[in-house]
Amino acid sequence: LDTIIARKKEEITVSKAKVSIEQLRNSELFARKSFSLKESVKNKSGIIAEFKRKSPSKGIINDQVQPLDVVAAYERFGASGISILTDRDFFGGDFDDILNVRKHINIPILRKDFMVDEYQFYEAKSIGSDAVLLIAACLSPGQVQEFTELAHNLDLEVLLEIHTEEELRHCNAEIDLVGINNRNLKDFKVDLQHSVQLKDLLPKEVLSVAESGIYNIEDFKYLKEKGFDGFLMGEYFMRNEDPARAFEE
Ligand code: IGP
Repeated sequence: LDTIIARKKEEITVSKAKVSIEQLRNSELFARKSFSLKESVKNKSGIIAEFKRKSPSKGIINDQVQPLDVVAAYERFGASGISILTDRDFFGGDFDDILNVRKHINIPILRKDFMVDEYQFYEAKSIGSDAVLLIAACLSPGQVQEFTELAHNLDLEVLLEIHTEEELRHCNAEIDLVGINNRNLKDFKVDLQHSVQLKDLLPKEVLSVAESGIYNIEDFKYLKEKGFDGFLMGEYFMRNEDPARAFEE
């Protein structure tokens, strides 16, 4: 995680030198009204389906499919939202993956990246994201608060990801959704019980999302029974030669 964050900071320095916040503000999509991920998670399947080519823990997952084919199918089969990785070095993502699909789909897009600088929120908005992920393990509670305000000012919702009980103190009243990651980002171990055990400790009024390691319908049903509102699923769909087929099941 430390390596990813260090690399991310370098990347941001380069981007800032190329494109200013002012220029991002003037981009075509900046003024667009966002879709609400919160509402969509409440009112549809709750599934936030992810487009992910590769990951540090799994290597290449699927680099053959086109983002638009995949996300259009996710939408067709009733996903509440789409999560798209924009980190290039570790996840093989690209800003264009969001930009190019934006005008073709009408459900919220979560920009999945490691957010450590204000600049990235303007970037997220300029490419057509509706929500951003904040990872508690990368931020102080104060930064989460600050970034949440900034996100809301830019008409972006916030999914706060936590992994430990300790990170509950990163929650604040403005957060839109809280995700509990079943995968430990430090050693990549995955355990569904992880989210189930932490769930009871979440503030009751917040929407809860179980993240990672949901690899079959039974896992999904189990977590739904346990009261989760949302389900962030990537590999299960992406591993399939036809991610849409997996969703249809
Ligand atoms: C999806 P999975 O096990 O279904 O592919 O997991 C998603 O939860 C995972 O990609 C993820 C992630 C993250 C990736 C959760 N939090 C933070 C990068 C950064």
